[in-house]
Amino acid sequence: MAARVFAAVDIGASGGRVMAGLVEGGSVSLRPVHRFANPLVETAGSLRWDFDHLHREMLRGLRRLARACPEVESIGIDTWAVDFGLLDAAGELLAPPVAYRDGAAAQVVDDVHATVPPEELFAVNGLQFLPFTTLYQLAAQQRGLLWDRAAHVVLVPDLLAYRLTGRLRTELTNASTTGLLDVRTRRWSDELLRRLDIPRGLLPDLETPGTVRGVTGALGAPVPVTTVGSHDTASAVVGIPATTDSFGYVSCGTWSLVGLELPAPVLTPDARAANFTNEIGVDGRVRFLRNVGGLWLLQECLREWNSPDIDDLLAAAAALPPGGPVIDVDDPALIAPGNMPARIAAAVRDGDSDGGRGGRVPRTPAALARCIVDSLALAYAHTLRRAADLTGRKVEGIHLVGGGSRNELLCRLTANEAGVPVVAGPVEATALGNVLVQARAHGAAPATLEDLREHLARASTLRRYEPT
Ligand code: LFR
Repeated sequence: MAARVFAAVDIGASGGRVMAGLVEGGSVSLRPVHRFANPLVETAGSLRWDFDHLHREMLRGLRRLARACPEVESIGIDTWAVDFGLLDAAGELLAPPVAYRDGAAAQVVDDVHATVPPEELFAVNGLQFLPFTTLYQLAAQQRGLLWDRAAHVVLVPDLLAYRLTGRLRTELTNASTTGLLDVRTRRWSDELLRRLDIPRGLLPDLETPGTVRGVTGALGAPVPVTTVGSHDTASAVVGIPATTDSFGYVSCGTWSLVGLELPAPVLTPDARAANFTNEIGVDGRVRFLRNVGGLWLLQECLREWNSPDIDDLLAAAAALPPGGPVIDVDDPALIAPGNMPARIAAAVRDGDSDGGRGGRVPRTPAALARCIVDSLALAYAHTLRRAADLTGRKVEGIHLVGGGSRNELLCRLTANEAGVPVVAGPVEATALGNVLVQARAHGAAPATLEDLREHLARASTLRRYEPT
């Protein structure tokens, strides 16, 4: 039987890729076709994404894929969450999308909370507080020059799908990161939209993963674009090779998304106080998680150090003794780009978050890398313990997926801090989740998430770290 081919476009804050997903019998595999950078650019006084570059590179990758695999059956698109473009009435993008690391949204948080207090926001949208959630970004746009001309607010993966198909929709898992979705009804919240003065007509209708969005002729022969979990984290959670339901997960890329999969949201005051989020997953599952700092901290240091070899650096970090200083990886002061080694050193100097663990300011790249990895592992263990407390669930093992699963030191330290085994991989959980949801929609993969994950567990090479 020949493999069936599905194209995954997966773009994260640190780079994009187009992959051919090959689904055959009980197995799924990926063939990388094209990789490209996704640099932040500063234009018109804001940090932005170069959307035309992303669109061009997506097309380049898809055309290359179609040449190699003319039998490709469908395309699925996922990207990071939260960010959006404004389209005018003619469907033209008014400006490149502002990036969530731009500081403008944080400036209007207090104004928004004066209109709708945070506890009322949480009661409807179930989200953790992040200063860049779409609703704050929209409040910043409402004060800007383009707002009067905006006819559509379109999330980034839906913008790419719009360029391919001409159809405007908002994919549900990503809609759940905007803060404007009612997490119980899973519809746009008319109440929040009214109170925040956002016309409902600006938001395209919702669409669930597994629906065919439209057809593109951009590759020659017409190919359907199938809606997947277009929030990369939603696709990554589909791509967890779990074989039980008592798992916690860490999806580690630019961010670490750390939590549990639940059947229903947890909207208790304790969950809010602990800043947990209830994002919607594929098949209506709830992603009960927190955004914890991620590889961003390391990537920004590497950029500052002119990109030394990461494997050598991590080997030197691993050789350092345990018990060194740790920082609060969720410190909002670490969100913006630039000067990261100095900011981390300052966080060690000023911080009281190390619980008495030294506080010696790390000066060498290896010591800084070790401080970052120690801090991440500690934050993962703490977050999963908290998630278990808040939900009454047991976490018997942790699946660590995404780019961070390559980092053996991180996996080992996480197992030690959490006191449960860590199963590392797949690195490309997001693209796999993207492919599997498409494959299922086109009758090439099983119906339930549990069966899809079994599929994946069989097909993946995973590493297991026992706590010591
Ligand atoms: C991960 C991610 C997170 C989201 C952050 C910003 O790539 O999508 O889930 O909170 O990026 O969009």
